[in-house]
Amino acid sequence: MRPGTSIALILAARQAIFSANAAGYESGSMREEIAVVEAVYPVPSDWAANALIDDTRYQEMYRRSVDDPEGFWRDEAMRIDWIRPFTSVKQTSFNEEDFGISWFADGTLNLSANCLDRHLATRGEQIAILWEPDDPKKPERRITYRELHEEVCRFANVLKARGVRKGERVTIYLPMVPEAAVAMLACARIGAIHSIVFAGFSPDALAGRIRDCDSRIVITADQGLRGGKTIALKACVDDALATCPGVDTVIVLAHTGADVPMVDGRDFDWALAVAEQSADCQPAEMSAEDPLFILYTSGSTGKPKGVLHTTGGYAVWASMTHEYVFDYRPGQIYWCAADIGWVTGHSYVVYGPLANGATTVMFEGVPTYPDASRFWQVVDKFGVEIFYGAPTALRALMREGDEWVARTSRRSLRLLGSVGEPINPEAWSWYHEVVGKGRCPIVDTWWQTETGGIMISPLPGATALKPGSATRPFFGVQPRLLDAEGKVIEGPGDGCLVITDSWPGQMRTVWGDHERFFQTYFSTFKGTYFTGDGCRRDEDGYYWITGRIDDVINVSGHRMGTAEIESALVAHPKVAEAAVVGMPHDIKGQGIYAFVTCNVEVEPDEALRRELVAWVRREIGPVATPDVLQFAPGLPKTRSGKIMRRILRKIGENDVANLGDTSTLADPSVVDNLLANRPQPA
Ligand code: 6R9
Repeated sequence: MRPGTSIALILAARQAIFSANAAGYESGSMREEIAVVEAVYPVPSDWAANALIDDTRYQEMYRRSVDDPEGFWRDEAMRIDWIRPFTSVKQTSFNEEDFGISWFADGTLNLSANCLDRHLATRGEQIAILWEPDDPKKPERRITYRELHEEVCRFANVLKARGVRKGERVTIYLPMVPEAAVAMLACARIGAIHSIVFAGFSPDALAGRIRDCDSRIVITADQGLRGGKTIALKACVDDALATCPGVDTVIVLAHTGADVPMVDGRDFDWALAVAEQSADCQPAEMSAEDPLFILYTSGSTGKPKGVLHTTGGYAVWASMTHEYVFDYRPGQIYWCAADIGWVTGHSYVVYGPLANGATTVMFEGVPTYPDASRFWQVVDKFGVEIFYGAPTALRALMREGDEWVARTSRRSLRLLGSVGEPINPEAWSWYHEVVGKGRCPIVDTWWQTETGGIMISPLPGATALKPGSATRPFFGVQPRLLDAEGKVIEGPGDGCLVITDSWPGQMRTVWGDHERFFQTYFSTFKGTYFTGDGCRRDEDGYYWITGRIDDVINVSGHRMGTAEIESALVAHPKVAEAAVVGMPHDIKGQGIYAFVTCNVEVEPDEALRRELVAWVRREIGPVATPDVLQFAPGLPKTRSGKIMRRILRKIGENDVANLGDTSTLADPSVVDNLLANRPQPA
């Protein structure tokens, strides 16, 4: 069954909402108004026939991964070259008494050797990194595995020459340039722990992260370049270091060639430093459980957490998920549009693809510069076969109109991916129909910084798709839904998403605060890993992430995912993006406050405001009627594109004196605009 119109998709979305809330409804009347239509996209026959994993194989492998984890992981771990083979596979417990997580513990390996050295004999001359600059008029860079290996060895020797040792933390504050991957792999080569800070974070945020992990060395560039604008990275580092007395070395890549002040004895030019070093550097023998990297999660509450990942399990997980979820075959051109400052960039721009011998595209720019065709022009230029992006970017492009997509061919595309937030059925169908011309399956991948790699996702040759659902668990992932009291929900239902057993890519601790690790993830529901996400499981066992638990609001006793109301708003033809938060309400307990960004050509007015309120009422039901609907030219977003609901909630609560830390916002002026234009409740 393949729906011909987007109406079917909207109905599917409403069906999702109603199933999610069905338990909460006393009367079935609203439910009956909605046609029960669920869009299902079967696996295309060529995919079922040719993919690495078809449905039968998925079922077999999934069952074994759960029934015989030792045997399953012993076999799967063979995708990695071990220096000393492991004998022990899995020692894990989520219980307080014997809490601990370790995988392949007595094995040794080096991840940089797995990403580079082992490919030299078979694909040394193949392109490893295809780099596309911000400015399309500037030349791209094509770096072969052999060249990348040489660069990494030289830079690893630079680090050694600066006294960097195994286990030491190295902070990387670089734009999307190949040298960022070089710096990561060089750390992995000598056993240093990298901590990448997104090169858009403020000096304060950078300083906090440098101090938290006691980093003595920072790697940066003179400037970054995004959407034609320069970002003064070296100046930010100089600012940050005013409060980081422990830093004695800064390595500066001349990227734009801007004239930046260098501190004698502390600052070193990347190119000069590299030129002095040999291209020979033996990879260090690392234990599977030696730390590989720290990545701070963007703090929605409190102090950012330094999520720590180790070497062996992460390597297996990143490589395996990349291969199976993207049906990856060596040599294919693959593009993950995430920044290396986020976990998606770690696992799916660098480690997963390179471990699998991929040609990985790295893009310095933004989707809308010089114009809204940019992504698809890059797809055509390089013949990208697999494209992995974020819903927020898709919605931004969708808002600009289809003609920007239509002027490119996109013939090379065979698979599309989505990550970072729930993809609303409207955006899903635009991605599928307009970008992929209805030819390409979409893998909607749910996972977290903490999980190291993809956890719930379709496999393109195995899983029928439902727009908006991340579908089924990956191998070894055992999801469970719990109600607020911790009672297990069997079959279809809606609850808190937990994972009951460990998987190799799981984070091992919060840097410097193991107690916080346990408290944050394992104390809410005893004996399980708590994801912080709400989730619905449907009759087919498909998982629908409904958003963070704290984004769930309760209106007149009805539990509603704010994402669901947003999805209804975004389904309106004049709406580009929407964010919904709860607000205190005398009668209902919580009311609904909706922030709405319209398409560029739309002039929002009072008539449209009323129309949208009525629309939501009609789409979902009277219970979902927004109490306040504010037009917003822009929404407050982190630099990774996530809407900062914490700020919107404060506005909704009329607690604007306590907006909290706004330093991680991509554009702080957005908040001023929202504050200046708050409407009064109807
Ligand atoms: C990889 C990444 C994790 C949170 C996660 C969830 C949301 C990510 C999603 C998704 C619905 C998806 N999330 N992917 N929600 N569908 N396909 O984004 O990591 O930055 O740590 O964010 O993002 O809420 O808990 P991270």
